[in-house]
Amino acid sequence: MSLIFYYAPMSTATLTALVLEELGVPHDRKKLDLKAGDAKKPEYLKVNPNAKVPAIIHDGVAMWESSAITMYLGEQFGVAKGLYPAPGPKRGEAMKWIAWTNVTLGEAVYRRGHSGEWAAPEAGSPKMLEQANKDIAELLGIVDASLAGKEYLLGAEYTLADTHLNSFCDWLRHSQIDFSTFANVNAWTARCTARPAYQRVMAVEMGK
Ligand SMILES: N[C@@H](CCC(=O)N[C@@H](CS)C(=O)NCC(=O)O)C(=O)O
Repeated sequence: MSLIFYYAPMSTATLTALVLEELGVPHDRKKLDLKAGDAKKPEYLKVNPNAKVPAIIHDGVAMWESSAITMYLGEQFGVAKGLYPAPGPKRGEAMKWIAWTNVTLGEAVYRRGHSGEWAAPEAGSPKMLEQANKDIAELLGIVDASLAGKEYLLGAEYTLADTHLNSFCDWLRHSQIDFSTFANVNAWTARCTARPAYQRVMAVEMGK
C-alpha cells in the first residue's frame, strides 16, 4: 500500500492531517510552501490541477477535495477502526455532514471572505458581509440543534464526520466568527479537541 499526502500547515489540508492521524494510516508526507507557489508548479499540477492542498495519491491514484478525501479514507481505513460507518444509512449521515461542511457552510464562509476580509480595499460589500454572517449563524444553528442531547454528530460515537466539521470550525473561529451562542457546538468542540490525535496534529501544525 502506498499513500502520499500533500499538505501545507494550517490550511484546508489540516482536515486531512487530522483524519490520517485518527486513522493511524502510514503515509509519506509532502509539504508544500503555498507562499512560494509550490502548488502551482507543474509537478504538483499533475497531482492536483486545481493547485490546492490537500491531495493524496493512494496506490497510484490522485485524489483532491478534502471532503472526498475524508470520505474515501473513512471508507478504506475507518470502518475497521470504528471511525466511519459501514455502508448504510449511518454512512449516509456521515457523508451528509462532510459534504455539507464544504458545500453549504463553505459557500457562506467563502462569500463572507470575499465580501469582507479578502476583498480588495474599497471592494468589500457591507451588505453581502452582513448577509453572509447571518447565513453562517443560521448554519451553525443547524449544527447546534443537531448536537442537542448527543455527544457527536452521529450519536454516541466519534466519527470522521466530527473530525472534518470540527476542523472546519477551527478555521471559522480563527476568522472571528462568533460561536458564543452555540453551546452544543462549543461542548462538542471541547470533546473533539481533547482527543490525543487532535492534540498531536495541532502541536505539529502550529509549530509548523
Ligand atoms: N475545496 C478545496 C479547497 C482547498 C483550498 O482552498 N486549499 C487552499 C489552502 S486552504 C490552497 O491550497 N490554496 C492554494 C494556494 O494558496 O496557493 C478542498 O476542500 O480541498
